[in-house]
Amino acid sequence: MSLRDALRIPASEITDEAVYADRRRLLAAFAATPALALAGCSEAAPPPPPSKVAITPEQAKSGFRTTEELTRYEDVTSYNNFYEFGSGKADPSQARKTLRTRPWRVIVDGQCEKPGTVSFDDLLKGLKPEERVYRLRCVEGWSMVIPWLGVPLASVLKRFQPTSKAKYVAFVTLGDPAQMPGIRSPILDWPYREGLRIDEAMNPLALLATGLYGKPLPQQNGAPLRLVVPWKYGFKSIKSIVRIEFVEKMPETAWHAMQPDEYGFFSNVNPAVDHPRWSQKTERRIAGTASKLFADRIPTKPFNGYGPQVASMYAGMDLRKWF
Ligand SMILES: Nc1nc2c(c(=O)[nH]1)N[C@H]1C(S)=C(S)[C@@H](COP(=O)(O)O)O[C@H]1N2
Ligand SMILES: [Mo]
Repeated sequence: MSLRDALRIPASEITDEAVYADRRRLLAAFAATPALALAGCSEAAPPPPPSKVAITPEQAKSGFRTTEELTRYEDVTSYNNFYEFGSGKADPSQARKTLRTRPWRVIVDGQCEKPGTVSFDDLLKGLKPEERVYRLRCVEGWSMVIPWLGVPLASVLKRFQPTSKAKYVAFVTLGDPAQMPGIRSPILDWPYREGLRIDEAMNPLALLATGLYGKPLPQQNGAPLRLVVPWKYGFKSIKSIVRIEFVEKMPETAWHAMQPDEYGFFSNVNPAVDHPRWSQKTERRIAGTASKLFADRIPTKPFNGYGPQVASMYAGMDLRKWF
């Protein structure tokens, strides 16, 4: 089965039964409400409205699903950071039509036994997309809860057989000014670049996302595939990836290159280390049902609440120095 086919699998087969039953109930309520049905009518199939998802104790331990209220699909897809389309939050969803996501190729090279240039379908062949409900904490101080669809980054990386010299993984976004109007402004040194240490990349929480809310990724969220690293500030979750390179040295990243004293390589969410220009102690959650976009401020958690799953990777490191 190709990934394209896999993505057509209804949420019923990807999501646990109990969760789906809950979604279905909410979906029925959604359809029965004329105002809401109208609000969703620009999309072929309206996604389910915000809901709390049921999780098993194992899922809670893995960090794979949070039970917090989901951010509305409308907000996840209209309040975006994707500077290749402009720096306004509404720019990516307005400009997105120019991004062609098929055909899509990804170069995977560097310190590995099996480098290659592979199509989107081949990159993900045989891997079953999983649903992960993660918090996303932007360095700007807002956060969302998003039901992603994707595959563990580790399962994709392992196919290329990284060598013992692969200490880091570098990622690059498409950098085509014809498709991405924002690239004409020198906000960043394009193309957008990011990186992870190899153990971070292999952590089970690191996801290569291909969808959200049970549907393929919209362009503004980084179609056709983007990284999701939920314990780090949102800018680490690089969108529309065209190259993955195994490297020996810590790679340069777009935001670090721009402002090295403000954006470190690790960028783990850390309320104890403020951004030089603002506090990181709290955040404004973009919650589902509130009539206003932002809910009241809530405390930000170390590693965005994923400490039990990731803190051991940083044992003995001074997190003020390695911010
Ligand atoms: N290529 C690229 N990736 C990017 C960005 C960007 O501007 N360009 N913005 C980052 C930032 S700052 C955040 S908070 C998240 C936002 O993801 P979302 O729009 O899907 O919520 O994407 C990240 N990935
Ligand atoms: Mo961000």
